[in-house]
Amino acid sequence: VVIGVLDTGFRTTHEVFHTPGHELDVVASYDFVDDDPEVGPEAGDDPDQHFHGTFILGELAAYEPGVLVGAAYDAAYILAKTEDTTQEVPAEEDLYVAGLEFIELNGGDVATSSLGYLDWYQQSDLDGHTAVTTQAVNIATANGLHCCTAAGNQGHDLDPATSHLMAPGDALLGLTCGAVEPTQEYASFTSDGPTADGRVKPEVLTMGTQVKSVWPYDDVQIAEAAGTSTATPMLAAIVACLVDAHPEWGVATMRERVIKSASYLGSPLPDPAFVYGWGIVDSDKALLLAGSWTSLPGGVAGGAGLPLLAGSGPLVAGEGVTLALTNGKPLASAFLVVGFAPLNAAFKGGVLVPAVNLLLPGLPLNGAGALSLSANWPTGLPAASKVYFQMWMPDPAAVAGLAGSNGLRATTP
Ligand SMILES: [Ca+2]
Ligand SMILES: [Ca+2]
Ligand SMILES: [Ca+2]
Repeated sequence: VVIGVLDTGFRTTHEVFHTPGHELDVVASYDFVDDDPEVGPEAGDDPDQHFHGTFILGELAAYEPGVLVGAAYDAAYILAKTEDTTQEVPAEEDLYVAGLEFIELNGGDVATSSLGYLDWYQQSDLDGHTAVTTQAVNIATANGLHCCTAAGNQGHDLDPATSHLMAPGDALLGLTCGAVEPTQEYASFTSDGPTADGRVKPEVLTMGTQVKSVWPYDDVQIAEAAGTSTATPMLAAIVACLVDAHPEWGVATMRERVIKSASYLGSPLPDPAFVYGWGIVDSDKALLLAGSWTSLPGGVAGGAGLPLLAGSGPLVAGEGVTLALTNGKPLASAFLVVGFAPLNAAFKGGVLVPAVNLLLPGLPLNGAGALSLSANWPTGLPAASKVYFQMWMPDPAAVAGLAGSNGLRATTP
């Protein structure tokens, strides 16, 4: 998974980025502020220019167990220096757009920015279509890039008619992040919505105080900071993990599942004051909204060992799933057993895992002993349904002439 970070600059010499065997993986970087390839501090730069971006990168990408491990430490990174800390001018929005295009160009899956633009906009402009960066995020999400951005640190009130967002936090399909304390109470500074056209922003919150990351001025110290800036990378990391688990989720699906995972502590949902949105995001819950695949024991080894059956894809009506068999007998004709309950009966020297509700014979394995079956998950299954799968095939090397895979259980959300 590739995460693009739009920020002020990135000092990448800290030891948490250089654990032997787990170096920071930067696939592309560019300094759009100074129009050069070096995103770290350089002679002549403002001494604080790189501070913000370096802290954010540490939250995501650090990997030094026992010291600091970032929330998406195994991702690869695209670093886009787009924010000039010495001034606040509309041209910085153009740099942001260039950075976002750079992230798309270099294969980013997720973009995250803890940046906001308000000096030349009113809240009435934050209608999802007006700010330059907002339009850019709309285009990027339409192209399939998952975009996370900070709501802002402009504060909030309990009046649903007032808002304190910053662009591009009003983008149509971006995910805008607010901040909570470790106690799950909202952080005093976190910006409320809604957008000028009444949409819920921020959608979700993550922890945005007492957040640990690298101290950006040396290569060993750890620091602590607060802000929706520090909350947003946590959301981006969650989105990246979900992309890793479900690369087939598009922007709309990701949004839906991230939002559904969140739990506003009050009621009704979403927060009628537009501070909490749908609440604190829950990555495990988002993952389970697509159901789960579980490998079960069973089966009988053949000439290539135990055939391996794996499932992938969301167990949601109408969405695509794939069953993949490997390690089978090359060119064998296999049969798939599908059951709505486990049988776990002794069979041909092994275990027949599913009840035999459905039998699909004549499935041809290729010359490598593999087979992939794709279909749309059926409609009409109740919540928390369990479906069991196992594949068997003639194989003279098996103990009773029939090799069988492990069992596989699909549990619908
Ligand atoms: Ca530079
Ligand atoms: Ca600036
Ligand atoms: Ca308000």
